[in-house]
Order: sequence, then C-alpha cells, then structure tokens
Amino acid sequence: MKLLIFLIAVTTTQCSVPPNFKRCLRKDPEFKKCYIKAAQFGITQLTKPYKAFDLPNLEPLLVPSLTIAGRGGVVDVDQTFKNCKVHGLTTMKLDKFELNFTNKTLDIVAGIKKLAFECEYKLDGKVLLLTIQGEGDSLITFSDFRAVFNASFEEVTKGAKTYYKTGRTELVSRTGNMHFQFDNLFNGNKELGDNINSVLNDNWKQIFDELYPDYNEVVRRILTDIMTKIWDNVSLEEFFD
Ligand SMILES: *[C@@H]1O[C@H](CO)[C@@H](O)[C@H](O)[C@H]1NC(C)=O
Ligand SMILES: *[C@@H]1O[C@H](CO)[C@@H](O)[C@H](O)[C@H]1NC(C)=O
Ligand SMILES: *[C@@H]1O[C@H](CO)[C@@H](O)[C@H](O)[C@H]1NC(C)=O
Ligand SMILES: CC(=O)N[C@H]1CO[C@H](CO)[C@@H](O)[C@@H]1O
Repeated sequence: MKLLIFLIAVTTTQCSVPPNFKRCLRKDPEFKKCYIKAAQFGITQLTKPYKAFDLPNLEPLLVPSLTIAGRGGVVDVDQTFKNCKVHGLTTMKLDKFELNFTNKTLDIVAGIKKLAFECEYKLDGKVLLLTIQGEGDSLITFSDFRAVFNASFEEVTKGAKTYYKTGRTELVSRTGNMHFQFDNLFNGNKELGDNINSVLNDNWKQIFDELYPDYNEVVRRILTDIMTKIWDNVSLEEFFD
C-alpha cells in the first residue's frame, strides 16, 4: 500500500501554541483534566488551516491518493482512490487522552460518529467471487468508528526548549458499521452497479475484517501526521509551563 499524504513543502519559521488553542500548566493540580479538555477543544478548531504548522484544514482533509492492492482473499481488488476528502476528523470525541512524561507516551481512546472518505475511485478485481470493475465517484462511510491510538516520543532539545519527536505510533480501530457507495460501476450499468453496492453493504463486516490492515494504516498515518505537525512545532514549555 502506498500513501501520499501532505506532500507540500514546509516553510515554517517561528511557532507557538495556536491562538485559538487552550494552554494547560503542569503545575496546575487539575493538569490532566485541563489538557484533555484543551485537546478536545483543539480538535474542533482544526476546521481552518494552520499555516505556521503546515497543518491543513481537517474538515475535510484532502488526501491526494490512496491505493490498496488486491492480494487474494474475499476482497481481491486493486483499489485506487484519488482526490479524497476525509470528513469527520474534527468531530472526534476523546474518551481518554493521557500523557505520561516519564514514559514519554500518549494514549488516546476516541470515537468518531461518522468518518467518511469521498474519493474518485478505480476498482478492478473480484469481491466475494463477483467481478467488480469501474471508475467514478465513491463514498465510503464508517459509522461509530472507535480508535485506540498510542504514540511514543523522543525528547529533542532545541535551545532552551524541549520538543517531542514522534516515534512509534500504534492504532487499533473498530467500526460499528460501514457503507459503500460506488457510482458508475461497470461503465454506468445501473443494475449491475446497484447489485454490487448491495452485496458490499450486506457483507461490510467481512470486507472490513479483510481490509482492516489497510484501512487501519490509512487512519494511523493520518492521525500520526496531524499529531507530528503539532508536537514538532510546539515545545513542551510552550504547551505546559
Ligand atoms: C511505556 O511506553 C511503552 C512504549 O514506548 C509502552 O509499551 C508502555 O505501555 C508504556 N507504559 C506506560 C505505563 O504507559
Ligand atoms: C508512566 O510510565 C511509567 C513507566 O515508564 C509508569 O511507571 C507510570 O506508572 C506511568 N504513569 C501513569 C500515570 O500511567
Ligand atoms: C495503548 O493505550 C491503551 C489505552 O489507553 C492502553 O490500555 C494500552 O496499554 C496502550 N498500549 C501501549 C502499547 O502503550
Ligand atoms: C519551527 C518548527 O519546529 N517547525 C516544524 C513544524 O512542523 C513541521 C512538520 O512536522 C516540521 O518540518 C518543522 O520543522
């Protein structure tokens, strides 16, 4: 799988906490409560680009290209998605957002009611033994999406400031439901297209399970990228002291 996310060059100079973000102080006895609220608020603020961080508007987030290669199994389909608009990231609700400064880790548990990928697609292969082929517009929607996301950091000192360089990130995700809509399958043959869309939707669970590593990796990369841009640009001192 190849992912091309945020290929724009970075031209950053000076940074600090974005003006519409809330700060929390480590010496505050309610520090933990404060920063989970601040993080939750911060997420809702990402509906505008933040140029200093090279952080685009996340609602929707534009992803130029995503590909998933067929490799046997019940979903043996070469899938190419282009010019994707990812909807729903800023509606993420945090259930847990916990920093451990000793271990240099961040654990997040979060939910997104509706996470939708609106893309131009090209499909070629077999799904559940049926031929699927076509290109056009598509909408793939994950409902009640749940994520457990963990990151570990390395401390990097620049002058008097300490930054968290993102190391390994892990994501485990689940979805309550999935809905597929591929327009113009089989060169616009409506009957065949409607039929395949129904088969996909009736069997969404099996398809999700089969493509889980790919879907999960797409979301992990997106979350890692957003998080990295913030931690790279704001020191711990600017965030918390
Ligand atoms: C400490 O960090 C490692 C990964 O760097 C992680 O596996 C472990 O669960 C963390 N421990 C705590 C207590 O957060
Ligand atoms: C932070 O991580 C350390 C291990 O590096 C662990 O001993 C400690 O309990 C963790 N703190 C919390 C609040 O989880
Ligand atoms: C990831 O986060 C979850 C939820 O906070 C936690 O239970 C789990 O131990 C973490 N795993 C790692 C490897 O840090
Ligand atoms: C000044 C600064 O730290 N800029 C960083 C902002 O984030 C981007 C993307 O991660 C980095 O490449 C910059 O170095």
